Amino acid sequence: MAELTKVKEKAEEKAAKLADPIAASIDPATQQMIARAQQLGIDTVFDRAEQMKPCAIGLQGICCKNCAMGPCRLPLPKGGIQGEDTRKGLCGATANTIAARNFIRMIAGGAAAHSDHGRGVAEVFLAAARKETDAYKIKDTAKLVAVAKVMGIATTVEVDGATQDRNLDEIAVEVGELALNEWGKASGELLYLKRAPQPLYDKWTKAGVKPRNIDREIVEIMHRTHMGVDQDYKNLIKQGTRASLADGWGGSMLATDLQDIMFGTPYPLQSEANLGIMKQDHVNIIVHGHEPILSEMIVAVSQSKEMVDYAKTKGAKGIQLGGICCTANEIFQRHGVPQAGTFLQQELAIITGACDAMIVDVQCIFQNLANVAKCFHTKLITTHPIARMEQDNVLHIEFDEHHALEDAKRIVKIAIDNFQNRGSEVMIPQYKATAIGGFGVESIEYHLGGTFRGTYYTLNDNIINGRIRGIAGVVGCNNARTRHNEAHIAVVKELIKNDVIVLTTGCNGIACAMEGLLSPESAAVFCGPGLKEVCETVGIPPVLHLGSCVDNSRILLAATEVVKAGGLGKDICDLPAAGSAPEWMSEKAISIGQYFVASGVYTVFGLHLPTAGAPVFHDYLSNELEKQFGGKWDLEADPIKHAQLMIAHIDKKRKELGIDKARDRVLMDMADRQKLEA
Ligand code: BF8
Repeated sequence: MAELTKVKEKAEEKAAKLADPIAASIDPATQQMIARAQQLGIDTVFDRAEQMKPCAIGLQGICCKNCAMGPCRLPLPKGGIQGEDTRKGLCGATANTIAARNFIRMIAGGAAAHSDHGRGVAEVFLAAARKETDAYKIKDTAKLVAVAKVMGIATTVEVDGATQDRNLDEIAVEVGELALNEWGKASGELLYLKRAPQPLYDKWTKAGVKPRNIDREIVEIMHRTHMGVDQDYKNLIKQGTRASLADGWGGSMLATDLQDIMFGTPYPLQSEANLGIMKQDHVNIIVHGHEPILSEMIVAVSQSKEMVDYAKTKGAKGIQLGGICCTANEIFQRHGVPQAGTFLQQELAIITGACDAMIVDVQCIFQNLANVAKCFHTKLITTHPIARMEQDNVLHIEFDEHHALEDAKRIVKIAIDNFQNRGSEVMIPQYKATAIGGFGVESIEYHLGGTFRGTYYTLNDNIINGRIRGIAGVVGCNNARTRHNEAHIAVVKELIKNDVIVLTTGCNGIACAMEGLLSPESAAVFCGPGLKEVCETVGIPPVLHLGSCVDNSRILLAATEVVKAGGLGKDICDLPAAGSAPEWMSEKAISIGQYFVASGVYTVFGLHLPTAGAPVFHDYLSNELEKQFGGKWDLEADPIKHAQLMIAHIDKKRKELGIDKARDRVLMDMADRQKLEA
């Protein structure tokens, strides 16, 4: 009897530590699948977040484990710092030094992830340009020529006194070689820095933060943060800025450009989002991770007649592809492949019982996927040499650009063969939303611009006349420490309600898609009158999906185009614009945040920042960087206040530009106008 009570007590104790599905997510599909997992006795990230609390000292950025005398932990004294801050580690490192070291190591991690992705793309690009692979081709020749011009590569030749277009293959090889050189060139500075508005470029020059090459800035962070090297938080963050710029205006921007040239520049297209895109009677393949080098081939192969016919011989009606994380964004924006879910839904896709294969490459992939896959028939396939899993149920099929199509065929065939092994425990939540994606610098120009009056004229005009109050870039991850998608959606809705147009990437983009905010119809429901009018006139959603996290470079370039179009100042920091990552999680988010700030953007993060334990350093990020670059960090966990901070900044900039009155006029109704006229 006593034993039974003990077992019961243990069971209750265990049950108490499971996540409450409603409290864990605002999304009904996610809630349903968390409950389903619990019913099946499978733990998910939501449960683990209940069972393990974060370390309070690490959370504040004040634990140094960079040498074996530590880890040294420097908690804030109860009641805060009164007088001099005397905290120090064994070597004497202050809280500022430790927090700054940790912070820029996060930047190094984030910049490395984005940039190594970019390097992989550049290598494949060069192989394609040299015709060493049949699988990858130069698809968008207009963008090839545009990028070549930016890089200073000749696109025409003089023949017998006449100017002729240069051979595109030759241009492609030069673009590939020059691009690849950006990772390790011995002298000079990154080529793309010159794409920024001149005043911003001048600020970088003055501050001494122009990246020399991509790899060097990341390596230098690791050196400077080694025990006993850089011990001045201002100097440390200076290097953090340099590495982050090497990400945003380097590795990420190159990744975006070269991917667009190889796979096509996105233009608006329609698709669907959420776990409900999976189909009971189809082979379901989920592609998860980041690099389109893999996913492009999986898309091509799984849409081929050969594979669809093969699936039919196995009793399936067809093949349903879906994406998770930024791979979802990549194949959504170029092919309209539906998005199965965000970062926090990756385990849930397998728990449907209908996932015949999950194919992963790099970044944001839970190791627990292998444990979840073990409970079902799902084949979990790793494909990248740098990202393998220790669990023995994981298949590793290395993807190589020289035989990419064969690799992709082998993988898709494994998924199809696995269709017949499905168990009876299938439950696909019936929730999905329609979404329009595929926006970018070029398509914004097409939809909101006017070639006869300058590229971004219409957008600028609508900002100046006040219909559009400003521009927000809302990006970034989910984080199991907060309710899934709640802050993402609340921030975005508050912004569009106040006539701020939103540019989204990453998991925020998927969250908005799941919520129906990427549909033009949502303008009538959620937007303020000015933005609603613009969206309905032009036929666009109020939230423009610009792609994956490397595609945050599209936001930098879109902002630059707005500056160039005129009437809104001379630099990005003059624009009525702000950035946000409401539910950030990864080191990549910190790198993005830093290059947004160093590009002049007021950037608000949700949750917390790992700098709270070093108030002086935190203040430097929040206030001093603005004097150098015009952008600054801010932190607000409450989503409505978070959005209101962004709106207040936008209004401040409108005032500085002298266009605040225009908006007041737009907001007057007819009766007000008539009164004025009378
Ligand atoms: O690079 S938003 S959770 S998927 S890190 Fe990861 Fe964050 Fe999603 Fe894409 Ni970006």
